[in-house]
Order: sequence, then structure tokens, then C-alpha cells
Amino acid sequence: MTPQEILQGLYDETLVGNAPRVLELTEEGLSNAMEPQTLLFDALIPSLEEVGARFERGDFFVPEMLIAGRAMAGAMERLRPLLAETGVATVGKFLMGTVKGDVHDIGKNLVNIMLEGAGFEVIDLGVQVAPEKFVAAIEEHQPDIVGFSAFLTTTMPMFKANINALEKAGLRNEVVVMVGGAPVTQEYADAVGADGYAADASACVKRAKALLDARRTKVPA
Ligand code: B12
Repeated sequence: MTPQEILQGLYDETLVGNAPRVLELTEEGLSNAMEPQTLLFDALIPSLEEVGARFERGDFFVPEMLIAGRAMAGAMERLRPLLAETGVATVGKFLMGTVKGDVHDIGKNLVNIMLEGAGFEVIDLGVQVAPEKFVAAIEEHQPDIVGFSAFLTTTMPMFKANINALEKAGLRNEVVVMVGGAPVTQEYADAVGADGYAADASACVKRAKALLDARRTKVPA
């Protein structure tokens, strides 16, 4: 198969949620010396975007979204160690979770992989994380940054609830707060009082590093 055929195959098979075939094509791409990033950004992510568009049009329903998401997640497990391969020393500790009421984790997991690749130590609390759980985990792990992920307009308000919980626990100034997820915008991030927003995983890495640099120059060690 040519690289183009592999990408097309990955796109088509993710769209129909054929997880075994997606994994095979991922292997085939890698054994043909294709970059993991190419497989991800030129086939897997565009395919999930199309899944979302079809769902919006009423051509796809939740089961189709679910199997497509699973097919993508299987490929990501294979790509994870390759994307995260790095010799960089730990640049900071990042605590991440999808907010309460929300089970979307593919975008969050991708951010985690890229953060690990850039040298962050990542603690992932998973999905449906309640404000109290974020508070307890911040107390336990003392991260530099906490990230809230939300994929639904109905769960985005949890950012504010989480930030309020941090304030109440006296932790708001101890940690940088970043927010993200498909429906989130810079304006929304500003409105809820987050310190940072990023539209995708690589932007998140850049923003996280910049926020830490700014904080470290401001707060003497
Ligand atoms: C797969 C999927 C599902 C799967 C999730 C599987 C999983 N394990 O994640 C399942 C089937 C479970 C699902 C369920 C639902 N879903 Co859904 N889902 C999707 C779909 C198709 C893809 C999402 C995805 O993973 N994208 C891939 C990643 C890579 O996306 P990404 O945005 O590029 O991610 C980047 C950024 O967001 C950013 N980022 C992410 N997190 C963070 C965190 C921080 C801190 C930072 C800085 C950045 C950051 O970096 C990421 C990587 O680059 C989207 C469509 C879409 N276009 O998003 C709908 C979508 C999100 N779902 C939607 C809906 C409506 C639902 C349901 C309510 C459907 C229902 N009626 O039951 C349920 C809700 C369940 C719940 N309570 O959470 C809507 C949301 C609409 C809205 N505006 O609220 C969407 C947009 C579909 C649509 N077009 O209508 N879904």
C-alpha cells in the first residue's frame, strides 16, 4: 500500500469504527516509516471530525460515534509511546481531567501524550472528575498546572465550578489553570477566569510552557 492509501484507509476505517483494521493500518503505516504525527493529524483526527459533522447532520448516532472513538483510541494507544518519545527532563507537573458530566477523553488523552512528549509529568484523573476530586488531587500531587477538558456546551460551566472549588480550598493561587476541549474558546476561558486556553495539543504544550516560564520569573524560588 502507498502512504496515501494507508491514510485513506485509516480515515475510512475510523469513520466506520473498524478498530482491528485501524490498528492494522496503523502498524502498516509505521512499518512503512510513516510518521506517527502524519497518521494522527492527516487521517485519524480528520476522520473523527467527519464523524462529528455526520452526527450533527443526523447521519450518525451515538453508537457510531462510540465505535469510531474506540477505533481512534486503539490506534492512539499504539502511537502513544512513539509520540511521547523524548529525552527531555521534566519541565513541570500537569494534572489533567475531563470535567464532571463529560465522558469525552480522546482530545484530553492526546494532549496528555503531547505533554509527556514535551517533558511534562502528567497525572490523568480520567473522565467525569468532580470539583472535590480535582481539589484532593491538587493537594496530593501539587501540580504546576491543572487542566480541565470539556467537550459539551452543557459541561463547560464546570470550569467555573472547578475554579470556585479551588478558590474555596485556598488553592487558586497555587496552580495555573488551563482549559480546553472542542467547544471552548479563548473568550470563554477568559470569562471563567482560567489562566490559559489552547485549541489543540501542540498549542497546549506551548502555552503550558509559556505560562510556567511567566510564573517562575514572577515568583522567586
Ligand atoms: C467521539 C465522540 C463521542 C464519544 C466519546 C468517546 C471518548 N472516549 O471520548 C461518545 C460516543 C461517548 C460521545 C458521547 C456524547 N457526545 Co460526543 N462526540 C464525539 C466526537 C465525534 C469526537 C470527539 C473527539 O474525541 N474528537 C477528537 C479530539 C482530538 O478532538 P479535539 O477537539 O481536536 O481535541 C483537541 C482540543 O479540544 C484540545 N483539548 C482537549 N482537551 C483539552 C484540555 C486542555 C486543558 C487544553 C488546553 C486543550 C484541550 O486538544 C485536543 C487535542 O488536539 C465529537 C465531534 C467533534 N467534532 O468534536 C462529538 C461531540 C463532542 N459530542 C457531542 C454530543 C452531543 C455527545 C452526547 C451528548 C450525545 C448523546 N446524545 O448522548 C454524548 C455525551 C456523553 C457525555 N456525557 O459526555 C457533540 C457536542 C455538542 C455540544 N456543542 O455540546 C459533538 C461536538 C458532536 C456534534 N457535532 O454534535 N461522543
